[in-house]
Amino acid sequence: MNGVNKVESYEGEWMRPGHYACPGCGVAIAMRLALKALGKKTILVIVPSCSAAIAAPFPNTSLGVSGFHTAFETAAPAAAGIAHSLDIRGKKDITVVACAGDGGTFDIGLQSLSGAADRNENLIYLCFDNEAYMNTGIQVSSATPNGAWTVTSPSGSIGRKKRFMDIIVAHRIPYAATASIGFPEDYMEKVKKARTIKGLKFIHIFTPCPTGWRMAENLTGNAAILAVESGIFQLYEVFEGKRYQLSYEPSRLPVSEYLKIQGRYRHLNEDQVLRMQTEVDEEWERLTKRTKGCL
Ligand SMILES: Cc1ncc(C[n+]2csc(CCOP(=O)(O)OP(=O)(O)O)c2C)c(N)n1
Ligand code: SF4
Ligand SMILES: [Mg+2]
Repeated sequence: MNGVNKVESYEGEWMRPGHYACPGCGVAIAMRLALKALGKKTILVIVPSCSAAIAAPFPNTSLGVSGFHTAFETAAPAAAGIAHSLDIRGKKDITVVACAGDGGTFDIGLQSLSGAADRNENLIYLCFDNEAYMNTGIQVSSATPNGAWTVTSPSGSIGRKKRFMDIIVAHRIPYAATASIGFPEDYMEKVKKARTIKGLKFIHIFTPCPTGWRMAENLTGNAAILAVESGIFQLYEVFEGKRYQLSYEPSRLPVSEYLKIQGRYRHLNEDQVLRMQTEVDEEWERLTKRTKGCL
C-alpha cells in the first residue's frame, strides 16, 4: 500500500501535483480524471508502468486514495482478490480499479486478465494505452501501430496494433468501452457508469505520450482529439459482449493530420500513409456494421 497519505483531497482532486510524470503526460491526465470520477472510496491496483511511477514509490504517493502496487502480470487477479476481501468484510461501497499500460494488458497481463474476465470478477480495469513500453524506454508492444518508431522498431513497427477490444469483448463481460483523454466528459461518464455495474468492466483509454511519440508536450490534448476525429481511435461501448454503441461520430479528418504532429511517424512515405488511411476506413466500416447489429 502507498505510505504517506495525510492530505487526501486537493481541491476536489484525488491526485496531487508534483508527481513523476513527464510534462504533458497523457497517462497522468487519465489517472487524474478517473479519480475525479470515482472519488475517495477507491482502491487502485497498479502494476509496473508509467502509472506506477506517477503514483510514486513507497513511502511517497501522489494519490489521495489507497494504492496497491503488484507484479506486472497480475493487475486483474490482484484487484479481484482485494474485491473479494472487501466483499467478505461487508464493504460494499469501495470500488477496486486495476490500472495497467498497454504492455501490461495487451501482452504480459493478458492471460490473467482473461481468467478474471472469465470469472467476471467485480472490478474496473483501466488500460492506459500509450502504444509502447514507455516506462522502460519506448519499446514496441502489441499495441504499437504498424509503422510507428520505437527504440526496438527503428524503421517502424512491423506488427499491427492488436484489436484488443475484440479479445476482451469475446469474454462477454458486462461492460467494455474505449475512451480518450481528448474527450474527458465522455471518459469520466464511462468510468462512473462502470462503477454502477457488477462484474468486470474494461475501459481502453487512449493516452498520448509526448516523450515516446516524439511530440511537443503541449500537443497531448491535440493528439488525443485528432486520433478520434481522424477515426484512428474509435469511441464506443459494448454491453454484455454483444450490443455495440457508438459514443461519438468523428469528423473523419485525414489520418495524416494526426500523424504529422508526431515524430514517431516522420519517416513514413505517402504510400504508407495511404495504406494507413485505407485501414482506418476499413475499421470504420467494421464498427458501423457492429453498431447496426450486422456483424
Ligand atoms: C515481469 C516484468 N517484466 C518486465 C518489467 C519491466 N517493466 C517495468 S515497466 C515496463 C513497461 C510497461 O509498459 P506498459 O505496460 O505499456 O506501461 P507504460 O510504461 O507504457 O505506461 C516494463 C517492461 C517488470 N517490471 N516486470
Ligand atoms: S514516458 Fe510518456 S507515459 Fe511515461 S510519464 Fe513520460 S509522457 Fe507519461
Ligand atoms: Mg505503454
